[in-house]
Amino acid sequence: MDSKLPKTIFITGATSGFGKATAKLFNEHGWQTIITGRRGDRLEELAKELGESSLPLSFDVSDRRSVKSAIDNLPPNFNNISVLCNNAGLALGLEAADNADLDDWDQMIDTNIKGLVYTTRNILPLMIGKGEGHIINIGSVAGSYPYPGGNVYGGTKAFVSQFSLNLRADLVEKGINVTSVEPGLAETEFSLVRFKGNTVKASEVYKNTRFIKPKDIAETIYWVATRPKNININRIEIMAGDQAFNPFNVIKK
Ligand code: NDP
Ligand code: 8X3
Repeated sequence: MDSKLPKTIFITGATSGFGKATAKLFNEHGWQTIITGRRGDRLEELAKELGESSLPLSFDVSDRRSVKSAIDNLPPNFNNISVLCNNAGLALGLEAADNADLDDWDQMIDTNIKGLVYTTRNILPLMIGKGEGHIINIGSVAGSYPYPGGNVYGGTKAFVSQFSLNLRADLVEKGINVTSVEPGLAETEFSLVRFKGNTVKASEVYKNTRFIKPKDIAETIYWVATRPKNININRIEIMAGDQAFNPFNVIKK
């Protein structure tokens, strides 16, 4: 590829939070952005802001056929993808496992796990063909450290972390880099989604504390994506300035 041509990043979940900040930052650095998510109106609005080098594609990552169709039908000027950022995801609920809603569990598995593997599997042939590319998956500290109510959400993010390592094992010979970016507490629409639109509960999460901002994660993703090819960042974990680890929960009888 002519190194003077703009590079292209394909971002899932670009309608808010990390994904939107990532689209803006890569755009500022002259990259083409393929911005995706379910809320088409937000994508159109963002695409207007980013200009002609941005392609909005509205689809649900958990719908296997829609993912394939969106990627199969990429226009030729947008199908030379250098970076896939698998960011779309969500947590639903914070109930203990014995009280959790199985529909919430299904949706987290369908989005955070199945959506991520569908997108990866469909983008890979575009990268393999040119012998270079980088897959950047958004995991979470919830995949490494358990907390009450994290149950299936944490499980899906542990999958993201391990899948990233296994992908790299498969792809090293094909010249494809893989990184798992694992943030902690960050203010996005994450808690609004987790608490199903309850703005009071959502804002409590971020009250009187120093949290990660979407731009911090966008900058991390940009840094990871622009490392020289003699290294691969396997995994990178970022906690908020006022966040650390829980003690073990020892029950006294
Ligand atoms: P937001 O809720 O702000 O953004 C989530 C994005 O995912 C939205 O753009 C949403 O778009 C998209 N999305 C959700 N479900 C689907 C779907 N089925 N198909 C397509 N897109 C979907 O939260 P964040 O920016 O915080 O979340 C981004 C990622 O970061 C997630 O994977 C999350 O688990 C992870 N994360 C978040 C942390 C935090 O504290 N905020 C910390 C660690 C990790 P739309 O609704 O338009 O489809
Ligand atoms: C989101 C971080 O700690 O709220 O993945 O689960 S946490």
